Amino acid sequence: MKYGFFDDLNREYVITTPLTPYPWINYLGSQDYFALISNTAGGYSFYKDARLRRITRYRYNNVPLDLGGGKYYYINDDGDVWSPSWAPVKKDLDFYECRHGMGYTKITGEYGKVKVGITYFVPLNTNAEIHKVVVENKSEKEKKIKLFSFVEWCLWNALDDMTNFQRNYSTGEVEVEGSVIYHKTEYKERRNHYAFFSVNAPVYGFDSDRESFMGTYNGFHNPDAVFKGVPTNSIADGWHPIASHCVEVNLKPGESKVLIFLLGYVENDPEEKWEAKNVINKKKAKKMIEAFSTEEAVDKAFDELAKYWDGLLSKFVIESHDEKLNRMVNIWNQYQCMVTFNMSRSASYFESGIGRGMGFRDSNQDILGFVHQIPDRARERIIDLASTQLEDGGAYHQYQPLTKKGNNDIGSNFNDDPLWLILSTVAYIKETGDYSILDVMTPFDNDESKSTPLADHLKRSFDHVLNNLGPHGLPLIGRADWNDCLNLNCFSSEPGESFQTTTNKDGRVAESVMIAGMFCHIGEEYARLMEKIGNKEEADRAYREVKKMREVIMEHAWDGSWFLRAYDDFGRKVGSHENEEGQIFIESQGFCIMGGCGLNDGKAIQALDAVEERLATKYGIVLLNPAYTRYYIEYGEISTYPAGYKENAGIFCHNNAWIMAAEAIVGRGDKAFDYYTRIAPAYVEERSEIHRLEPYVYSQMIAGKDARRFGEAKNSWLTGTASWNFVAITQYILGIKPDFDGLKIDPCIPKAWDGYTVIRQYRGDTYRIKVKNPNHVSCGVSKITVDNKEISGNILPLFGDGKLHEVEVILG
Ligand code: BGC
Ligand code: IFM
Repeated sequence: MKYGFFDDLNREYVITTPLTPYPWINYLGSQDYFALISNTAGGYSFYKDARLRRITRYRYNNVPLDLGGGKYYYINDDGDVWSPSWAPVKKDLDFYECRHGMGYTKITGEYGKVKVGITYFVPLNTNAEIHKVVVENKSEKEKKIKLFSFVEWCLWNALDDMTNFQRNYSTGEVEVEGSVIYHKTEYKERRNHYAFFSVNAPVYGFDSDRESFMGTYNGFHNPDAVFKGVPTNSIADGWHPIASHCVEVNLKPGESKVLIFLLGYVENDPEEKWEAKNVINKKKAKKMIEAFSTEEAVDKAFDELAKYWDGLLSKFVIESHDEKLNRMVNIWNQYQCMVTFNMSRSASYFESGIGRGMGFRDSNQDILGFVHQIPDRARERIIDLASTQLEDGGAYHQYQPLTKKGNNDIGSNFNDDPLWLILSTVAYIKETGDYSILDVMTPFDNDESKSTPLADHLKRSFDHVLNNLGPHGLPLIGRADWNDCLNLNCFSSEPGESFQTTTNKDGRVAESVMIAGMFCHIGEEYARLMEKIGNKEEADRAYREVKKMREVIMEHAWDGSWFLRAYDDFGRKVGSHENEEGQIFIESQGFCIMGGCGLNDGKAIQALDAVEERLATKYGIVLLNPAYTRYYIEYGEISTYPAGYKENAGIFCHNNAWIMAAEAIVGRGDKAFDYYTRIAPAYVEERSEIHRLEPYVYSQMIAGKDARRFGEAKNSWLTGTASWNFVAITQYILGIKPDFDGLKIDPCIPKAWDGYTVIRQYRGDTYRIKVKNPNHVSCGVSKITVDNKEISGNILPLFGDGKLHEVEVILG
């Protein structure tokens, strides 16, 4: 069942009912100012950091769902009250539509022959969001409408805001000047920032105190001021500052009017502190308000945003027979990659914006998905990430985006972390050819006095694995590897005895086969990079170590039909047929094969067959099987989840991509693409009532076959699934793979396909790559011509002339 449809021409998902199975959201903002907005106008805004600079309030866990705060509008049409976004009033509308597009959301509601359309977006390079409101009288009579806006301010620190009431209820301060309501709580303190909400029309009245606006015991759905049609002109003094304008809109039959609301954030320089005693300096706000005071200016900003997205999405464009594939690759997967780049794992409807900052592992992986869109920002991000690395090559697991400093609470002993930095840097260089990034002097632990070139950071990442090997010669897992919940380090002498903690101490001997596989894959890339920059000695050493690791894997980590997952702290196998539960895990199958293990002796195929037999389901591939049905203290958090959820045998969409890649590596294009379609949102759209989350973006997890709610997704948007699935489809399946010396063409597709065309902008040139499959094979390139000349090998030449080059690829 569907709750809307894709409008590919406009790059929108159009939701046609407010009653989606869960709030379906979108993101606004592309640089520093961001907002989340649901299909019924729920959500919140923040500047750079969803924890420390929260601009508006949102209550997670609210009842009813998604009535926790938003950017609400109310219409009072002669006593009849409704909201164009359905919520919060929830009056049945005559027409409702929400269009989530690239960096904007348009919600339209119609009731009683009044139509209101609201376009929410953040103009480029602006710390503010625009709500362009169009009110149209579709009746035969004149209408005298009162339109109310509403936002509720957050007192900046989102955690403090929902806990420190004894203080907060006495701190709220606002100023109101004409049609602008300023929120200046804490402006006096060290934080010299404020927010404002304005409208480009005279107001009939306003409110800035929540209780005055609403009534003490009312909710968002029935505020007194709106129902009475009379704002109270309240000035907040502590308690709950809000901003609500009341504007009279008088419309003749058929007439429509446009109002521009601007919700903005300002940071003043210290010398600009005050306008007068205790009066904030409003200069910057007024400038912003002036800049967006007309419809023309707003439409121009909207066009600029659309052009920005045209640019970002023009780097990789596929034309194929499969419209779902086209819309995933050309629009939604790339869009989600940008959002994950901006947000890391901080703010979604499943991440409160408080719990986590930027993840070292996560943000490095995100780079794989967006580096082709804005390589400069990837470069900046790589250096930020590397600057939190520690001298021994380890890395803080997370850092706070506002300060860019490593977060000490979580520590640094996730032993996969360092390797991801190599992978992101290599991806950046392969995309851009910019080796100079390796020379950037980069601090350790943000201490400038301890800076070395980025190349040295990569070496330390590589060596961090080698310096932390366990009894079998496999990498020590530390607190966990990619699988945060596989916590194998415990502190008893015997299995099953009492443990102090399983999660936050350094590892003893537990070893990870996944890190071993990663080391083979990423270590080989490191070796190739060293070769490219002429550091032969380091390249030889790296190749040697990778070869050795492959041997160790085949000797100690092959379980007979698949790769083991780990050795626990007692040296016992994890992910083995010898185990009672958790006999096979997905991660080590994917990464050992990507790392080149078992390719020549049939073992890779054997492992993938085991994945198909034991892990694959119609909704995707589960993480492990059989699911853990009890708590194993020696495995940690993984066994705390009920069977079929999250890391305990859920379908973790992130790692499904590694299996697609592995299937492509062994040449099985049909299976690779089949796995792709099982989880790619556009293919899932038809079963939205089961899947429940947005059908235009990936979710982190879909409940696995052992779960009661098999097929139900959770944790949409912020997941490495976005970047890895983009890598899997574009590089491994469609086979357009950036390499050090140019684009490598190496498709592995379903045999039935006749071909497809990809337009790829790369290092300043544009390639139109027509892949033809006359013999209906999956892989193997028999001939490539570039501008009608046959080339040898499968790396497209670099021209550097900024022109379009026609490429024909014949498979067979
Ligand atoms: C979740 C994991 C997540 C981790 C983050 C765990 O509770 O289950 O999925 O990666 O927290 O630290
Ligand atoms: O790898 C992690 C990721 O860093 C956060 N989400 C869950 C994944 C698997 O545990």
